[in-house]
Amino acid sequence: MGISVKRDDSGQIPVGVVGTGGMGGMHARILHHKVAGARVEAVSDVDAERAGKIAQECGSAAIFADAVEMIRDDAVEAVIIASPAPTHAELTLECLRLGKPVLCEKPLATSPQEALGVVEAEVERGEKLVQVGFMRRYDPQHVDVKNTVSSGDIGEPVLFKGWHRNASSPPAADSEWVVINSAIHDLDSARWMLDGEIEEVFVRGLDTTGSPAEGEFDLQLVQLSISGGRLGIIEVYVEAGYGYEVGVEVVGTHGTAYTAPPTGAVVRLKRNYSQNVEADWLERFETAYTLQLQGWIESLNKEQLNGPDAWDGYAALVAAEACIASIKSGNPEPVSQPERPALYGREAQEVIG
Ligand code: ISE
Repeated sequence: MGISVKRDDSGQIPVGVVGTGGMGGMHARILHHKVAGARVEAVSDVDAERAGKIAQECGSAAIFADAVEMIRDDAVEAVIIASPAPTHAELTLECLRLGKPVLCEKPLATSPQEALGVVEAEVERGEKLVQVGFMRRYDPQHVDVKNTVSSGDIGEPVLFKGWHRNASSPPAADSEWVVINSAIHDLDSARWMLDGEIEEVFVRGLDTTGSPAEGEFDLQLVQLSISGGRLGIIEVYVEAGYGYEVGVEVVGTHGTAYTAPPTGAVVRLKRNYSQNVEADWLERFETAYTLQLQGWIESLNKEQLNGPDAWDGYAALVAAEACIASIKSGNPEPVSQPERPALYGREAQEVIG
């Protein structure tokens, strides 16, 4: 069974966008202004004013207060989910029930058990309809590193290093939030870059702001054991203050490959040397978000998804759950997951770029 989506009279795929906040609004705008072959058919949000603004900007799209109603609407052929994380799994399952392809923002669910429900429903259908928004896999710098690793030029990749800094985090953010919301990207990067599975994690952390609830780690260092006897280390710091930054390095037996953030010009002026640091992920990964949506629509046209899938969303959550267990226990924790179903064979995914 392949993916089958209908197109409108002008040959475009009508897409429904769930959530019109920062992420949903950005996806809708990119789809409307920059992506060929698709258009924003509808948006849904409990905040009518917010939804109205985005709908108007994106070609007078239909507006729904209820996400499920919008997903079920016959005019909607494919769905982007960018509502709060606790809604992701259930809305993705609704898309699966209706056979509608879906690009779901990370995390796919708020627990591995919930994500496994999505994997199982998809396996039962026997076709991949779910892509997860791990947009770093579309970022040109990251893709360059991945392609270099895959070429074998740096030898066998033996160590993954990732650093990830947010200028600040919401007041309600706790250690678990840092893992599920932020570190989840780095856990996915490690799996993707080394083409392996995370087998053990050990998290150490610091509370650098002295937040009211004791023991909230806004700075986390995650040591990883990765299949094939490889290692990884991730730094996530969500109160870094100075700006937003993400970087990766893969160390191989013959050389290393790394991204070189930030991306802007280096300026030498008045006996000084400076470079702008991006404010947040929307700015840093703007190109990646656009390439992600373009790639998704192209893959729908080819009737075969090739981006990060429900298994990737699930595997990252299994590792995330072990990180949370490690924060609580103060010890290394194993990461164990069931056998990868054949539907998610690695060969199904292309390296983009
Ligand atoms: C945010 O929700 C994102 O998904 C960004 O990509 C990530 O870098 C950031 O840490 C998260 O808070």
